[in-house]
Amino acid sequence: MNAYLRSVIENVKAKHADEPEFVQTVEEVFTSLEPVVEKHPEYEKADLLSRMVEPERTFTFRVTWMADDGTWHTNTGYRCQFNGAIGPYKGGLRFQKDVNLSIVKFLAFEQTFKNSLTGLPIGSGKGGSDFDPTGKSDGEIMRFCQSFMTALHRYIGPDIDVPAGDMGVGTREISYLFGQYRRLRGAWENGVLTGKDFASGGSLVRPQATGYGAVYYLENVLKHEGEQIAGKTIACAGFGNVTWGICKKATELGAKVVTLSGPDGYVYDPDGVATPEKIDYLVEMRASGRNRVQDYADKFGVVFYPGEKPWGVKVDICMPSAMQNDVHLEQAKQIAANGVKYYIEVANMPTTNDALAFLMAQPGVIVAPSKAVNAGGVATSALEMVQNSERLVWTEDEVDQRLHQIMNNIYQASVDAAAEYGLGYNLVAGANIAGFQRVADAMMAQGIF
Ligand code: 2IT
Repeated sequence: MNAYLRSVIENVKAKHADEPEFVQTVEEVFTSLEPVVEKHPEYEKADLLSRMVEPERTFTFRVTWMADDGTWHTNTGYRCQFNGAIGPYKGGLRFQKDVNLSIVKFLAFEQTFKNSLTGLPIGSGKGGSDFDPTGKSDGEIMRFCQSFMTALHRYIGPDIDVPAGDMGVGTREISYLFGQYRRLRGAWENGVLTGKDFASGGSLVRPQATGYGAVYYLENVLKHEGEQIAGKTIACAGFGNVTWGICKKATELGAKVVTLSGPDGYVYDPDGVATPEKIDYLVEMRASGRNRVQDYADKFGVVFYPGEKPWGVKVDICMPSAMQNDVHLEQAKQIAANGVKYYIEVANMPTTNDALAFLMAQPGVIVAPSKAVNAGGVATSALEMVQNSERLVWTEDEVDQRLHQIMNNIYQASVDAAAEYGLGYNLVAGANIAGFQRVADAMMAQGIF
């Protein structure tokens, strides 16, 4: 490996040994950049790569809130403003019990390349809290969000940092956060958050955007292979907002999502999550706060596999859409043995690095990386920012057409970047290179700091 690249990766490993997810993502992305670093010796002179792994700013804050029974609880809030070279920091907030600095930093680092790939002017950030929303009442959620924003509001703004949702943070939470921001700021600045409810300035299609975008990207991959989505079976994980969007669009296009998963196990529905009743039930399950996928099996009479993951099921397409490191080497081998041709990552970093390398080395398997596949979510967030700053509202069709075009562009930019560096049809390296290039150009142009 290129000596400069190797030394930066080794430094990150040594310095951040206590942040395994962050180290993992730096290694994955930077390994793809070898031909780029070889071709651009000026990056080493400016020590560009060391700057790219150091967030511009990261902070934690105290979030204290009162439970319904009158007891007080304190959680840690996080925000990592990773890279602002091409736009205001932009990225989601994750509320989940195991959120920590390593997870926030890996997500913010990935967001740098993802946001760049959209072609829109958005820098990168990520945040959240180790608050566990499971089983919390609406009042508890509201008070937590108000306390969280009371601590965060001074450090964000429509031109500074624009948070959004992620796991555990949906429209309800974003709107509570926005209500508190507005009260504290004393101004109508709805461009400060994206994923708001429609009446508060949220964009149409934002709730569906990540799932729809993933399917639009998948269609590009299938077209490249001379295949069609209609008639295909898809294994998904999770049952949240992203999986819901995939089920809706896949069904519309004649494909079938046959698995869902949760922390409790997975369900296999051979008829597909393919009726309005089933698809709507995902929203209900998520809103219940129970965080159990078994409820789907109980309601629709399908089989529930407790404590297992869906990656042993024979399907045409795997779309891991739950969380990081869901697919390990063992599952990757199972996926390859099942003859799955399309491995389309959707969740952020759903595959361990060894499993990803294994799948990419299988001649019959096409791998697409999450930072490209799930970028429709943040891209539509950027479209929400445009509507907010222009004080206008686009129709569903207008937003959807833009989203579709952006996903086609992301796919093509990835294909072109890999080809330019002689890597063939490599969607993983192509996304890393294309995403890197734009941020690198801006950082080089803005001088060393
Ligand atoms: O991972 C992601 O890209 C998100 N959670 C969405 C971020 C956003 O700003 O919409």
